[in-house]
Amino acid sequence: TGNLWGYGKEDGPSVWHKNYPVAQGDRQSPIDIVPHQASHDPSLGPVVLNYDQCTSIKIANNGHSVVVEFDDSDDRSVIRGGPLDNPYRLKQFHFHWGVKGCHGSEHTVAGNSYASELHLVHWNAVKYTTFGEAATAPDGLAVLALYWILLIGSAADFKGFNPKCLLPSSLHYWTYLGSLTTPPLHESVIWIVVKDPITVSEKQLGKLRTLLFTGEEEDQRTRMENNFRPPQLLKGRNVRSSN
Ligand code: SG4
Ligand code: ZN
Repeated sequence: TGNLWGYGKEDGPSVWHKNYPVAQGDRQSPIDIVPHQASHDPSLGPVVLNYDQCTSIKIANNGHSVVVEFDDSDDRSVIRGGPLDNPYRLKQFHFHWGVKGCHGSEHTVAGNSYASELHLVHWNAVKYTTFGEAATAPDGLAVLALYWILLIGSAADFKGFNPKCLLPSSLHYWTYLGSLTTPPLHESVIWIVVKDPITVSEKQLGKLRTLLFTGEEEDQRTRMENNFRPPQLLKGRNVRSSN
């Protein structure tokens, strides 16, 4: 397909370092979170999501995931608080999932995987002028991660879709400094991993599994599934807990 990377045997996470040496860097994501080794940090305030007037634009299969993009030309949809010094603008959300219900999440908790992981990607528009610039800066991005998913209906639903309905009622979280979980694997992400999983039915997950990695015209159609990177080394990083 001309892609430099994927999730298959020959182009999957175990070989990404050949084209992207930072894959073996000091602040890679995801990680395994060991709850009793996370340090409770009383200075961590609550994470506040201001998505009320959010404007989703479109949903797309980008060959690696299904992505819902938002208008990020102003501060109408932002995340603030928690470990963040500035409001970060919502750029897009996407999912990672497996082929069986027991695997699919990127982060694991005490070695356990969830069926799927939802990532809400935000960028620091106070310090940086473009998403691309922020994506290479050490404090450029903030990704809110949620285990499992509640899947949305059809493509028509994506104008004015408010991702707030995807969130659990409690937003206790773990936070640590990491990277994008796909090439180019930039070490630019402040991760905020929500502790409480949200539920999704097998039927809903089945719909994600009907997506294709490849285009309709290509000879070798491959189903889009198992698009997750396994946990990376912690390398002395501190995982903080909000409660
Ligand atoms: C997925 O492949 C998304 O489709 C990408 O979004 C995203 O890239 C990538 O994951 C890495 O993001 O939160 N998992 S992650 O670390 O957000 C970026 C697009 O390509 C840069 C739009
Ligand atoms: Zn992701």
